[in-house]
Amino acid sequence: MPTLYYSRNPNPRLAAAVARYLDAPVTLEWAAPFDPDQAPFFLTLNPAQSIPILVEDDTPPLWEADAIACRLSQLAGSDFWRQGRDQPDMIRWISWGKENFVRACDMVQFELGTKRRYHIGPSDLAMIAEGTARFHEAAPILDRHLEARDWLTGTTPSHADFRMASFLPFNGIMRLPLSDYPALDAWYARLAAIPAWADPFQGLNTPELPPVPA
Ligand SMILES: N[C@@H](CCC(=O)N[C@@H](CS)C(=O)NCC(=O)O)C(=O)O
Repeated sequence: MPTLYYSRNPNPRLAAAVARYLDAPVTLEWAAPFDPDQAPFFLTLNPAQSIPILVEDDTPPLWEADAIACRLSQLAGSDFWRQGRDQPDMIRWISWGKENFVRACDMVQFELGTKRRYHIGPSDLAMIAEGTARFHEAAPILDRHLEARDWLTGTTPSHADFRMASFLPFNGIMRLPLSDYPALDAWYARLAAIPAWADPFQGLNTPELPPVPA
């Protein structure tokens, strides 16, 4: 069975949520690739050392959460990774999201979450301000798109929804004002009601992240 290396951090969490949502035939294995004991092994799998990584017997390791979501969808025989006419629309939202909404959330989460959890320097207020400004540029576009629809592409959740939301489980730390954008807020509430999204780690032995100091 393929192995998906994951952690509770945003991109590995995204891959784990996809795997659990699709009930994909993979074994989820918690990892800490930057732990000095584990680093040599993970460097053989991914030159960037980071996770998620999907390891299958007959092909080189696959890294990048979006590529892994595509493969998990194939393994599960699902249209979660859209096919045919809907595929370009899904890819549009993934691509736009990575440059805009997800990027904005990532900037803020990195400064307020990752840096403080892992003691990698003080939070940069200018970066938080820039991330927040980018959030307010991107959120209205999503809000308008979601006014008349439940999901970004088609009538069921796709990877566009999961990717767009990838940093929102960390909004307790980011404190971005999602509720200023009612359709966006309602969309995220729908996603958060999906058990595999709400807790991708249920039943797995997954250590908590280091706490964010007060
Ligand atoms: N662009 C990559 C980013 C991967 C990445 O940054 N992974 C981080 C977490 S978000 C990581 O490996 N952190 C170490 C850990 O979680 O232990 C993707 O989408 O998969």
